[in-house]
Amino acid sequence: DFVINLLKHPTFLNYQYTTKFIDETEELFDFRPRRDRATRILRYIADITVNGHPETAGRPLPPADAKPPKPPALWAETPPAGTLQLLEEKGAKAVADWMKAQDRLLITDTTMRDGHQSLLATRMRSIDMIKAAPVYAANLPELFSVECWGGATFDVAYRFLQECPWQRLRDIRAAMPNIMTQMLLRASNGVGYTNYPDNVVQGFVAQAAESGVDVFRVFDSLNWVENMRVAMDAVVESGKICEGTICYTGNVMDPDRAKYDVKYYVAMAKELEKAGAHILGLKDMAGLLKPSAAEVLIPALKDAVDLPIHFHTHDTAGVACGTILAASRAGVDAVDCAMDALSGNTSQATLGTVVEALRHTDRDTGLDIAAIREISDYWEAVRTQYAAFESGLQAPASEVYLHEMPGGQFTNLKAQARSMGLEDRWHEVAQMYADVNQMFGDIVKVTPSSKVVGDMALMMVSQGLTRADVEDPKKDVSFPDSVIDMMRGNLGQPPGGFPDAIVKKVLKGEKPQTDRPGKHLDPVDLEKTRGDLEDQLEVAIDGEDLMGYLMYPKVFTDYTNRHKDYGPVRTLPTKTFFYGMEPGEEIEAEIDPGKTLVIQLQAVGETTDDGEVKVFFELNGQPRTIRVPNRK
Ligand code: BTN
Ligand code: 3PY
Ligand code: ZN
Repeated sequence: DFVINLLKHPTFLNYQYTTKFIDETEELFDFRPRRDRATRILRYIADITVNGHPETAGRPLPPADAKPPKPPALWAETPPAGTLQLLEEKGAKAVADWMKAQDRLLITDTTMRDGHQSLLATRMRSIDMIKAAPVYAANLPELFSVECWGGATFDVAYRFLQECPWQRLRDIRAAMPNIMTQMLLRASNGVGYTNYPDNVVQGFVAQAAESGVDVFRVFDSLNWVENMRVAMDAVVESGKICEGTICYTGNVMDPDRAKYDVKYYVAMAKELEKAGAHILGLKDMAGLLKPSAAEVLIPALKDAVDLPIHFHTHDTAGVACGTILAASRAGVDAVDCAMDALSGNTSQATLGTVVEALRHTDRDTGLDIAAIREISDYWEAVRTQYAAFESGLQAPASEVYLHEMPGGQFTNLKAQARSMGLEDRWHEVAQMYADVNQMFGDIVKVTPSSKVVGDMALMMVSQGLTRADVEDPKKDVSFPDSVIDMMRGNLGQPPGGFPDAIVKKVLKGEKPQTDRPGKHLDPVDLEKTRGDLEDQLEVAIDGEDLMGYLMYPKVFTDYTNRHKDYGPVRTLPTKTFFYGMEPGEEIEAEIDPGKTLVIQLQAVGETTDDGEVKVFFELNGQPRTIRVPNRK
């Protein structure tokens, strides 16, 4: 072992050693078995083949005759210039001016972020996106942007998909060098569920800009502009596009919801313009903006600010295309849609339908409908592989106007309710969610504030508590941690603050913080954190890893430790990743550009007395046997 360590050491191979090399090079004496990447991937496949994947157990299977997704042919050898070239040559302000000068309605494709976040529990794997990216670049270069990063995709990648979200971003960027990428950033909450210290937010934005994000949609979960400035300033500083965003709630047409009226949104738009936004985002995360309301709100915002407006909505109630067409007539500059196969219901409006609806009008999008159909066919085949993560939602529903849950939360909360045995009582949960919102003072509900309302509603339904019970000062109630945290002021302040009585009840008299949470968080010593983490995990930690760790310490360290056991499993086909292999099946995994493993599963042996199973493979034509514990 010593000789192998010596002969393979880079310093030795480069002839850069001196006579002290052996004495000074500790790792030469580290004889622990180091498995190569191919062996680690075989171990993963063997384990999943024998034991199954914990996330797909007991869930619906993809149809047996499902074909592997095949990306459509490229229509151009080199991708035509797109919005990214405009940004790189002329800068963020020029992109905003260009948007305002367009007659056509500009389109963002959300399939790779909100589409699967809202329909497939965020489980789409990078490999399925990276294969689509060159097709977008070649066949749909007129897109305004491709939303493919941020929101819930960041932690789901590490936590459930055993892959690095940063690598996904770099790979998509490399494969799609002409269309701007777009991410969803929860302002001071980064891509997490709580406020982070200012220097972590700044470091995260700088790293995301460097790794490939072009448009940052920045929002605050309570619509508090004060709490958005650190993130917005960091985006402007990076030279990328800052889409300062209003979250839409309530109903501007309803005099009984006067808290969120046109005046409120106009005032917020002006604040965001002053805060340095290049684009004004209007984020209707629950799909509450009705066509009639769009006709009133969009012109009011256009009058109030000199920024292009980018509208995002969800089809939960089934009216998203209608609202987009109304917004388009009212002069909105850009809108979000998802490719047909991943659109509708809690996802975005149907991209091809919006394109067709506007064809031969003054707002014709200029996108090629045949290209859209081909890419959508690809996504349809991709979606089939994620059958385990379908929500089973049968139809759109106007109930969203009662509960106001964001599209990304709806199916999640339903699954949570199911796991608590409250499946039959879903409509009670929906009503309770609305009651909790009123009890908290009618707040914006979007990650993370939506999670707090959801936690409280589930707790109340499962414990049989009513709003009156919770508000009764004489009744002892034990509140979820997330509720205590929000009432302490740790997510910031909603317009008008939280109602005094509920704050008092939740905090039992403790005084809440009412200024910006980041003001009270000490900066993190980034270099020390990096060094400590390298010592703890015994791997090199780069800037991307460090930000992953700072957002989600445990999720990141678990991911890294699993990576040591299983290697680059992100390169496996999705079916293999979730279901393992069948005897006789052959797959390929490209673990480095140009370095492809050809893996054939020969047979799965019997379980031995010590509880292990031998799994027989051929790897690039060579026989390999892997032993894994039978945990079934
Ligand atoms: C996860 O932990 O959910 C995602 C990564 C895969 C974990 C592997 S799957 C094979 C083995 N069995 C388990 O229960 N966990 C590991
Ligand atoms: C997220 O923050 O992940 C959202 O999608 C909010 O709508
Ligand atoms: Zn959304």
